[in-house]
Amino acid sequence: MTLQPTPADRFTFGLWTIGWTGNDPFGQPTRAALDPVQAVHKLSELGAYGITFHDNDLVPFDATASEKDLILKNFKAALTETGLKVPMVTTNLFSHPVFKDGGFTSNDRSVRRFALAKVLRNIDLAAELGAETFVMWGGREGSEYDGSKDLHAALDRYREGVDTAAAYIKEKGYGLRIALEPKPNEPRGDILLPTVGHGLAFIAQLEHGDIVGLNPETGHEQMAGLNFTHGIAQALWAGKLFHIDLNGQRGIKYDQDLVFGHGDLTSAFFTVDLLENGFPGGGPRYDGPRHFDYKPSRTDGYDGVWESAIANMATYLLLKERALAFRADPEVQEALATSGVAELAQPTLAPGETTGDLLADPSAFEDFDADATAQRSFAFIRLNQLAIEHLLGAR
Ligand code: GLT
Ligand code: MN
Ligand code: MN
Repeated sequence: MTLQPTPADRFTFGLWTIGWTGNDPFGQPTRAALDPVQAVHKLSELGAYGITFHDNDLVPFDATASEKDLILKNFKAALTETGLKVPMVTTNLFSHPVFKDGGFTSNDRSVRRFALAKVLRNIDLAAELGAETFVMWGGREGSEYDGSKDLHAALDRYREGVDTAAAYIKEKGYGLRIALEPKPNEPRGDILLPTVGHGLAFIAQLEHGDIVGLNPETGHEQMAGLNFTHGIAQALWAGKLFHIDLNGQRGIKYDQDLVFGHGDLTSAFFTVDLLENGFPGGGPRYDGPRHFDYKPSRTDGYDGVWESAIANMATYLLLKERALAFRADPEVQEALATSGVAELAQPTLAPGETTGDLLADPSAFEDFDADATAQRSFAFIRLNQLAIEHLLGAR
């Protein structure tokens, strides 16, 4: 097998990931800034498919119109030269101090109007660059103190912001869909839409929810102690997995943004298994970019930055090969059958069966031997050990 990625693998990277200079709440940058044009060339050289960015990763917050034009001209030229795509664009509504209490949900209405205008302008840029997905990570939408935010009004304003952006996309006829990115906390003490589940429930309340889905991130679900594969599975089931942020996280702590697979490797295996092989019984599949949202450790220089970019892609490809081997193994097929994994796809009621029919069926209740049925071993341990042995390359 080859660990050399090609654009057909559809690996994409945020400009803010490889371009992270290593500043954190306790220390200054440990690396010099990365020129976006160089980032495009390097990613293309490494076999990536695309690059994504926040408006201000590319164009500084305070750039003049002519500075913006020049930056975009050079960036577009690099894209044309390399063939690298921009499948996703997002907006920075968190770095500037003006967003300290949020963008769409700041208590200050003038900030909310500025945030919305910033997003609409960036939607124009996203459409111009041919992006399909517009991510919204509301990192500053939240609070430290419950009494500081009218949460009912905050959710109303959040809905107003997202619906206005979605309506704008439709009005302009852009081929864009919005993907909300959940995160439980950091930088705010508590962030609104903290998990995939909250995101799905929020989307159901939108007027233009048909073009709004999710961009779940591995580490963000894991920061909340949740199962990332379950999260993306439910998003897929709901037809809402519009984009994905792959990375690594080790347990419930600050957002580590490690290389994909450098956190919970078993979870990463089942994530790739779901993305590449789909649900065992069929169902919706994810066909978007495999986007890495990680931070190259600040201990490393640019050697480590490019090493980590390669590592994300190589780990994904390794896991893909392992997941394909897992599914193809006859012993695994047998174990899946023993465990009844395929049985779950059969509806519980027979076609046309009513609740009356069920209640009148003695085999379902009166004659059902719960004690005998309880004796069945599902043999899940054997099945999981087979997964581990495939993951470790022992099979
Ligand atoms: C920020 C955050 C990421 C989001 C980015 C999109 S910005 O780095 O930590 O998880 O995906 O706004
Ligand atoms: Mn993160
Ligand atoms: Mn992310």
